[in-house]
Amino acid sequence: MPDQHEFVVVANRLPVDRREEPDGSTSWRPSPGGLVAALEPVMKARDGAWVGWTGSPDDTLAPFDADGMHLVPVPLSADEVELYYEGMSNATLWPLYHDVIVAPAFHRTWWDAYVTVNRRFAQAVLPQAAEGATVWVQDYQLQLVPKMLRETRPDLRIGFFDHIPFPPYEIFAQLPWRRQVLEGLLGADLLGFQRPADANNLLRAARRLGMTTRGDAVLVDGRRARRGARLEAARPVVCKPFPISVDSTALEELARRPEVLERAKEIRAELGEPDTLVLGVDRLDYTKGIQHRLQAFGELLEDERLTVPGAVLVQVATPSRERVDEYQRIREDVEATVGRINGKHGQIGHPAVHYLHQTVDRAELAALYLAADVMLVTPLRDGMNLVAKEYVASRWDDAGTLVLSEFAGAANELTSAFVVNPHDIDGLKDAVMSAVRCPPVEARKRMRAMRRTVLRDDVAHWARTFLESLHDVRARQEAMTPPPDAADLDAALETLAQRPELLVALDFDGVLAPIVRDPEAARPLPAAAQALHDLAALPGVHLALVSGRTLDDLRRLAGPPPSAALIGSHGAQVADEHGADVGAATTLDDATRDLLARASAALHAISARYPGTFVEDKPAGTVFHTRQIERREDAEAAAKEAAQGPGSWGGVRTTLGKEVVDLSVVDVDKGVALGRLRVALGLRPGHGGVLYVGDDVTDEHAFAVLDDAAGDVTVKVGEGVTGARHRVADPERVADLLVRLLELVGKDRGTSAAR
Ligand code: GDG
Repeated sequence: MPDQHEFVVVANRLPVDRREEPDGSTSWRPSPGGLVAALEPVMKARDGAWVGWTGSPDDTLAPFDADGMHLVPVPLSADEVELYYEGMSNATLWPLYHDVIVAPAFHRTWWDAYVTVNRRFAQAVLPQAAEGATVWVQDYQLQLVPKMLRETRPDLRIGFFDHIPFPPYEIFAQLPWRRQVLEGLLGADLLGFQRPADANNLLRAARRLGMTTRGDAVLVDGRRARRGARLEAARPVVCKPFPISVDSTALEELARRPEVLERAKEIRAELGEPDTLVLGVDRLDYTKGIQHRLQAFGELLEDERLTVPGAVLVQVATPSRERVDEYQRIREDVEATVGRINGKHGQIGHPAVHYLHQTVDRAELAALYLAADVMLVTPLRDGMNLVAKEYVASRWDDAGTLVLSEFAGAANELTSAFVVNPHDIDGLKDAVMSAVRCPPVEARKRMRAMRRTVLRDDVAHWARTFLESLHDVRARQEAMTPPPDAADLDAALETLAQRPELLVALDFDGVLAPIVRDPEAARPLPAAAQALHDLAALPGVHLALVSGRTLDDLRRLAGPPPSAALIGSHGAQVADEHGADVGAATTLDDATRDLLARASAALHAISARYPGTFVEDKPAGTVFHTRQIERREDAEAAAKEAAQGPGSWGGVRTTLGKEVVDLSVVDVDKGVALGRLRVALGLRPGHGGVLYVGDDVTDEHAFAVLDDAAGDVTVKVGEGVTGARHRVADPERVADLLVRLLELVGKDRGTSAAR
């Protein structure tokens, strides 16, 4: 094995199980499962390393090679297993991300252990990863690892896959460390989810926490060059669904083995040749809907729609997380219910429910899948649910029916299943009966349709598409970073100039006015100011200045033409063309005003501890400025305190701009305000065009509401990844651009405005 690897997988667990040999020695066997099966070929082809925990506390093993993979154990103490794994991962994040089916517990000691352990995983990766290597981080236990990696190794290509659901913001928001988790994830280049809805939930969470999204990407500020040089403006983190699957071919092969076929027959015989064998296979987890399924089955027996011994339910419930309280409770509950059903409906030698609280081997599992008539997969929430896909992959005989919860990710793809809402017990009972009574011809048709999906989109396809996308993200990052192309921009301006109505909208600092150390000293370049005044005089030309500054500041410093509309405070303040203030900041209620006062006080308190910072209070926001701090590390620490303090409060919208942390108590941004202004001016897309020129990450909101393909013109000033179509270098070039536009519009309007 080489010392460093081109491909590194990081997961909570290593893909091997320890085996104690009779002679007392230890050996390692690959743990069965789709993830290992999917990644093994990639690992072998690319000298891969896998970083993870062995599953036992206090293991301090050196890295070792097994089965062609380099395995790097990360040690966890018994305390850390309790706090990071059983606590934060399985009693906070797991229930929170699964629709709070049980109440998540929030403990700061758990969180601290989570941070510590995530850091240890990240540190274990660093020496393994070659320059420019691909690192693929797996799952909710390690959400901080992407950022921790990027901070020291921006050369890495980092992917993250979330195996469980990503919750709607209203639920995610409960997490006291939501911002840290989100920022942790956004250290990656690509975030993969099971369903489109999960990816959208992440994008929405990012927007709610004040970040900019564009299409399927979050634009993240603050990518740092390796030697700590300068911040680029924005980096897109792509969020997309990659539904995981199973090793369909291997499962089908297993299910075709003569001994498995034989065993399937034997199982039916041992159960007394039932007419209907109903099967459930799950980890014993409250998300899996085992109780709902038992209730439905019990009631069907009660109603005599099913009877013993004709019908039997086999429930495999694999032991899971047995030291977590809720898992002990669900076990007691399930076992009491099974006892009640069997007590009431069982017969000597014929229990109604065969309950196996044990792990069965893979061949036995395949035989059970084959023996079943109806498979019940009824989770209340499930990222994907591989059991459903394994069942389908095993049914090479095209027989058997599947009852599938609409809350499993698998329901997006296996649409020919009997899809149910497991909370609706009557609906679930009816679905079970439809599946039991389904005519064989229809059952085959449904099974074939599902098999086509599972055989085509197997786990290798999942891994391949994820890794290809991760590779493409770099190309996309470059594509979103257009080089200056003067001819292209000139052609776009020429087309824009021919519009009967157009809006020329510009940011102030860094666009009309060069950035200066003292914000009070900012002034537009004379050439730009002159061009603006001349443009304002032309018929059909509307002007707007769009800034984070207050309207007063803008009027005082920018000296705009009187007819220019002004958008201040990142969209919270708006003065229309007649000077009337029509922005959201004019209508704050008492609670919002109070929130603003508290946020401002908190920023002032932080500022007092960081000399050189200052706070600027605005009508609907409060802004923390760090540009005058000498040391970059101090500026970053101060900005972080602001963002993680008042910046993370509910109702506060936080935007990280250039050397500023901008907190707003109204839910608008430059894009929202620009969109409204466009409507107010009657400049429908296709009729009137908009030119927008901006340099800051906050201008990305404005670029995002415009459409170059429909005749708008978006221009980014300076470097950095952007959603804008065009780029110019600096405010001098912006002045040139305005002079050129003036010339084109003047020509088109038949005036001699151009000088
Ligand atoms: C998480 C997400 C997502 C179960 N009992 C036995 C056994 N199993 C195997 C199954 C299957 C796996 O365990 C369970 O996978 P699921 O997908 O159903 O559920 P989670 O464990 O919750 O997995 C889930 C998955 O990650 C992948 O992204 O689909 O939504 O929650 O492979 O076969 N295997 C054996 N004996 C058993 O008794 N051999």
